Amino acid sequence: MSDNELKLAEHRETKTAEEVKSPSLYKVFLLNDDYTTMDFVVHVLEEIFHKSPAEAMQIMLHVHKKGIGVCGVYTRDIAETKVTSVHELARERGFPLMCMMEKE
Ligand code: TYC
Repeated sequence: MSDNELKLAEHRETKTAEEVKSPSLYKVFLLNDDYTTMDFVVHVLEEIFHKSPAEAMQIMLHVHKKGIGVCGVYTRDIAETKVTSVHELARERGFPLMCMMEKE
């Protein structure tokens, strides 16, 4: 069903399964690398994922040690925008930082 059909369907009394379902959620991950600075990753977590300084530091260290970590869970459009924003900001600053999303 298209976005337009879903909007029209809001005015109907009887909803189909799709109309009452909550949207799918996506986990957004940061990946470790050897070149991006820890300060920049903390900055990304604060600015793009709205984490507190302490939480941003915890997530960054988790990714640094384990190789990957979750930054947040969002609907598809928001998750896609976060991934793009991370890549744009990282490339602007010359870092190879990688971000990805996966359906929950
Ligand atoms: N491993 C990087 C370093 O030692 C830091 C880093 C952490 C990079 C998390 C990416 O997603 C990342 N400078």
